[in-house]
Amino acid sequence: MKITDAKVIVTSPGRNFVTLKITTSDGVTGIGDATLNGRELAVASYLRDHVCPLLIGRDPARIEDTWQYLYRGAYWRRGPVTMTAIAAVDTALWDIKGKVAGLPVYQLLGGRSREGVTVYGHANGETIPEVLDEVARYVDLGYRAVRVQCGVPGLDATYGVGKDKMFYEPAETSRPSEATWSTERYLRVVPELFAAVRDRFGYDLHVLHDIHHRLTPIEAGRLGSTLEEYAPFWLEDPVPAELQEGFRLIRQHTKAPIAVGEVFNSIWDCEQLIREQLIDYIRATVVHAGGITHLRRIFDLAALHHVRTGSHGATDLSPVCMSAALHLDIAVPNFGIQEYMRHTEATDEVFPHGYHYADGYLHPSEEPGLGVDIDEKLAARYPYEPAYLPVNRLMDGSMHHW
Ligand code: CS2
Ligand code: MG
Repeated sequence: MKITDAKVIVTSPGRNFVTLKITTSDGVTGIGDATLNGRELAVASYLRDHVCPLLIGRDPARIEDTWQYLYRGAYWRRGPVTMTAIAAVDTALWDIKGKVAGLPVYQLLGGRSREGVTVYGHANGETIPEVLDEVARYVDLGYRAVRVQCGVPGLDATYGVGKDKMFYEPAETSRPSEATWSTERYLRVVPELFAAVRDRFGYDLHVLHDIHHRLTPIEAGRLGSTLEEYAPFWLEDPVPAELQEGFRLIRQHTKAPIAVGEVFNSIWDCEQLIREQLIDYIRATVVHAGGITHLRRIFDLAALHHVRTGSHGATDLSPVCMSAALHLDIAVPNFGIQEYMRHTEATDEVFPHGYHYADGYLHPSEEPGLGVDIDEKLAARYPYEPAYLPVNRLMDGSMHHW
């Protein structure tokens, strides 16, 4: 069996997605998510111009060798574009391997370790009462875990609070919007938010919060220690994570669980964080961290150091990524939780898939392979639209972290 075709499909059913489709001489196809929010065409070009031509004629069964060939062969290693491109190839080859074996991919990863994948939903609102109503909606849907994000009084927009309730899409067309940020105002509202959630829903519900890279370590330590009495399931991305040792300062000031890693694209981004147990959950996921092959290595390193998985699962990761992530989630021993931002109906139609939600869990497809496809005819109806993530500035105009 040889790879005879590898093509990149860019489609925008409400938001941009990039998908790689590999076809073999036996007619078996596999797909991989290659979406990088706000920089989609960079990955599409990396694949089309520099990777796909090299795949033709290769043995699709040689997943590890292909991974090493693309990683070492590029010379310029790591980074979100490169690792998202490698991830797409890797995911498509695992899809093919499962189809050839006649097994869902999780059976090739050691089989089930649990009955279902616990997921968390996103409750957001401009005001705390709005957030509480959204939390109630998720509880009624059977969710055991909910992320809570609210507006910051005096700020016109903030991360995590979207126009829509069920679907959160931060990327906007044309040019990046500019938001204003005030750490002081934010640090005042989050404890009020947690107190209100615990007061109304008690302590059985897992409550998560995404700080989204906006604090310094000492500010994160201060917020974490304030929130301890409300038992957060995790505080996510408290600070930008280039300086991994900076998390030592957070650990010195709070026992609140820390989750980091959705922007990571290789094991080297998180090796010190995991080895020193500076985090409790690793958020890396299939599409941006080199695919199933590399993410499994990250998860195994995490398992050695009491760190659990908590993969990213936002709307800008396609159902192809979610399908692949669930095969890992159901199999790895140190699973923690899976983010589940629902996709729109239009997206689900472009990417028919077999995973489904029931009673607070997602269940992977039992189909051979990943259990997801792309409807190319439908995808062609949604041309690419330039879209950028917002940027964030402090009140004095200084650039901050969005
Ligand atoms: C967020 C994402 O889901 C999350 O935890 O951090 O919504 C993130 O902002 C987007 O994926 C960026 O494209
Ligand atoms: Mg996040």
